[in-house]
Amino acid sequence: MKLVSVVVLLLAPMLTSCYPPVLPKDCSDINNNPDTQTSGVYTIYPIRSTYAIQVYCDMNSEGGRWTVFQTRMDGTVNFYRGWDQYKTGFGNPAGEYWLGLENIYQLTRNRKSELLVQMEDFEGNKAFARYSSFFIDAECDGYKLTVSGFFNGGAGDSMSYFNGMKFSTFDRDQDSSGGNCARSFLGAFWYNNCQTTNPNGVYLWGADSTIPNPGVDWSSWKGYNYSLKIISMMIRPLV
Ligand SMILES: [Ca+2]
Repeated sequence: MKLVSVVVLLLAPMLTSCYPPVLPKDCSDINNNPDTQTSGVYTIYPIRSTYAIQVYCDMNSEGGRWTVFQTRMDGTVNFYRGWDQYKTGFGNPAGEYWLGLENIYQLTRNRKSELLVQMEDFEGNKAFARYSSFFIDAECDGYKLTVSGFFNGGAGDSMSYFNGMKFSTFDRDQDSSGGNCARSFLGAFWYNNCQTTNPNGVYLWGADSTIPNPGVDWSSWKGYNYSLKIISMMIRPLV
């Protein structure tokens, strides 16, 4: 009996460490820990424990717990890229980046999510738009967008126009235009015919009408010819 007790005691630390760690699927899981409620870059595991990705978590805006999937802020990253790049993602989570359509699909497929789009102009004015429902379908369905439930944070609604549209890049035209919206507006998005916002367009540092509308616009706030200083798109599961 004594020997058994000693063996159990020796094994105890190993037994307790056998419990798998609780890995965050997204930023809302990270925020369950009160020690980590600061905005910044975190590692999440949206699909399984062996699939880790780095994202920017916004823990402050509108209640926090947001997983950011797109950010423009200084024009340092080229967003005019093809399908494969938009599928897997690119850029730097600490700065400008696109998380990737496959990751966005995985994040929204099993968790009902809402969307927050925050923006700022070059005069320091801020606005946002919020949508109570946001998800995209799988690649075989063109990463088709479903977005609804607009709430106005001063920016107006420039997103509902894309509801039901597939994603388009310059090398994969799935828009409803006779032309190629990604080529016309030098971006990539769920283009319809063609856009009311162009978050992945060309970073133009404010008002610029020399070329028709390729900038980072949100038309219901600043019009088509104003390219925003900051735009950031983020999701959060509904609780
Ligand atoms: Ca087309």
